[in-house]
Amino acid sequence: MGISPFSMILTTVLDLSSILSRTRMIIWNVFLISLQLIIHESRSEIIITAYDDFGLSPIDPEIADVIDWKRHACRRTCKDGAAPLDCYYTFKLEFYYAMSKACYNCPFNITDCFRPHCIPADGIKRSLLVVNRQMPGPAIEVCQGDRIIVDMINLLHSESTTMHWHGQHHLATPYMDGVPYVSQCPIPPGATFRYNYIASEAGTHFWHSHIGFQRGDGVFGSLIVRVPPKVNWHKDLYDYDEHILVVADWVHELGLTKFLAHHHSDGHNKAPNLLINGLGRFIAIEGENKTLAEMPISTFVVKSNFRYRFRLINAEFLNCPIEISVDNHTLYVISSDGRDVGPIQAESLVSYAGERFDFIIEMDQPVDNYWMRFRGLMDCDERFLSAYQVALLRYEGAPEEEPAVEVTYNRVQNDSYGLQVNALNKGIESNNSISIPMLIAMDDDDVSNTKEPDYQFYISYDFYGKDNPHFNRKNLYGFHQVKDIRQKLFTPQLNHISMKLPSFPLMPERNLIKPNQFCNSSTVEGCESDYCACTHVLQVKINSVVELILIDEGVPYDANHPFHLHGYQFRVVAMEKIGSNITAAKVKELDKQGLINRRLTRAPLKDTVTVPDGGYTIVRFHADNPGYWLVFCHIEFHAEIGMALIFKVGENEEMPPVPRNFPKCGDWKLTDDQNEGNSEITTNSTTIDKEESEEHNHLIDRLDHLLKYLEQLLKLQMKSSASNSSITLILFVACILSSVIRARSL
Ligand SMILES: [Cu+2]
Repeated sequence: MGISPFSMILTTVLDLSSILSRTRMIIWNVFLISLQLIIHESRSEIIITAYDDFGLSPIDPEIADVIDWKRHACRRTCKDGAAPLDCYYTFKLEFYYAMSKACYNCPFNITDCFRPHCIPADGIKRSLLVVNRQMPGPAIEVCQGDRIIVDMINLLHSESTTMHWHGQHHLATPYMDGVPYVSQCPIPPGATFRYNYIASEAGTHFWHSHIGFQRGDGVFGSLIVRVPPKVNWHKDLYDYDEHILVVADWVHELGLTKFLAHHHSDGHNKAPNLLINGLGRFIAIEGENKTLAEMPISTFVVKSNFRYRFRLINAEFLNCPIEISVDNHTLYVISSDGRDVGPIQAESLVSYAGERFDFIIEMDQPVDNYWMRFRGLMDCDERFLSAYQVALLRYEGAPEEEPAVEVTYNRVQNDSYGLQVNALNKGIESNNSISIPMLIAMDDDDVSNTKEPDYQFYISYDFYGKDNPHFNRKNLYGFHQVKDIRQKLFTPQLNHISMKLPSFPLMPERNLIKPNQFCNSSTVEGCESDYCACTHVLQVKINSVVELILIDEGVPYDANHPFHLHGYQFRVVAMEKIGSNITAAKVKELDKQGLINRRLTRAPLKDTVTVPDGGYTIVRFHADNPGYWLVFCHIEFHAEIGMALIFKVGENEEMPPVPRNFPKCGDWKLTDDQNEGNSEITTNSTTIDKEESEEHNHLIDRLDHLLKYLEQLLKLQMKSSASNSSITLILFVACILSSVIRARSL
């Protein structure tokens, strides 16, 4: 049967229309799948992708204070299995000024407050110190395993500096820890020091100056180390991770000026204000014709019905714990000091200087503006200057205005949202708060909490009424001589010892340490009544488990000290307030009677922890990172007058070698033989010979250290069942080194 032309045309048309409809279907499906992928990506995307390759090679100092550091290529979404990057930063440290001419008509023209180089702070003019003319300084945001390389350029007129990477452990690079006279020499004015280390510790951290009062003057910034989804415990609990809150207590003069007035005269050590990401209000600013304007505050814009991770960093320098709450919202605390904990619902949260907390807020309230409240406790409370601050939580679509709810220092706690986490001067004895040992670590147990400790150190402290020769000179204006209580300076000391740092850095110049250079409570006498200062060092064997029992004797004031340990994270196994007058002996007795309850299973990991006044906090760590590591009160005014001690972990030979030509410093005196008139000429060649031979010996010494270190590394690798090829490589390097040493010793 023949096919009519009409039916042929019809069939073709039908075929065509079916092809077209199928194509449409395919296009539509592809479109839908792409849309789903885009939506999925944007919801699961932790943050951003790099704009370009900016920051993957050294950055010209000329542009360091004019570029947008948020564009850094290392600020990216961390992907499973992706290769780490080398992340470069250039930090120029300068003396500078708040509300400088760079601020033009701020705050009368609010956009002027956000001009480059304008540091608005709280609108009060003052001298300060900043990195790249920003406060906080540039954020370092990387993925775990990246290498962070920071050129620290000291452009101060007369002060030295060092930079500490608070929360990073520097395994194998302890000389990058940034502690003056412990891990390095201070960087002198005019000099550049290149920090170079692996971002090994994930989480919310920060960088800050570790000298004098520079942190309090503005030298701090966030250091965020993100992880790929596979190792992110809490990735399903939030949609966005883009908000960082850096909290600082703020005074209106240089920290040094405040310190001197407090320690030598009747000046106080209280902060009148707080800043959130460098912004805050204090008093309305008066302009021409008596017009008044408010300073800008930090604003966090969020999308309704999404969950946001906030990263809180406490960069404070005085004794000003901060209580954080958000009107009408609950906080879900998920992490502290970079280590995740089981989510805890909280009405509010208290953080102490040096601590970090990550919390999630679900944006489940009507589209509007809400206050985020920051309230200073202790030396910032209503007995003194009632320091407080707010930031704004703005839902997208809300009007650009502030909530009508009044802002004052006082705040009523709303327990229907949960309890307060980390409350001031409370431990596990408290029923109406959640103290740190009650948090549950997401990390598995390890030897630090499963093994009996090899060492137990009791460290008790308080403020003592002693003649500290720095501030109350005996027989002239001694502690008991001066009448005004404001002139009597109480000295905070650990085991009745004030830390006196050497004139050279212990870690890189450990060959200079003299046999009796260190002290501890067993080597000193009479320090309970007299003022004692020496290089307070506690020595432990490598790979041992150390328990620290921190005891606040609780006599004068209700002060509260946050302790920070470098090089490690510890397990917080106990925290309790007992009374207003306790001693190490009493705590030992309680322990003997079994009255101290250590919560060992899944105890939270932290690096900064508070101790209730008249109470104790017990922490444990596995000393597997050889080096000299500081443990101290993170209140600058306390640390700077010696409320610190050092852990020496391992023997000097077990510590990693320092790079060649690492900067040196120390005492120098003209010796008698150098003093003789023409000795320089006559002894010139001998001096050179001597120098050469010293150099030679030094080199052999270093190689020897390196060899021992490699041996150690080899042992560790064998234990951790490393691949054969890496063991072979280490053996090969070790063989070459030992041959070199033999050859050079001949
Ligand atoms: Cu302190």
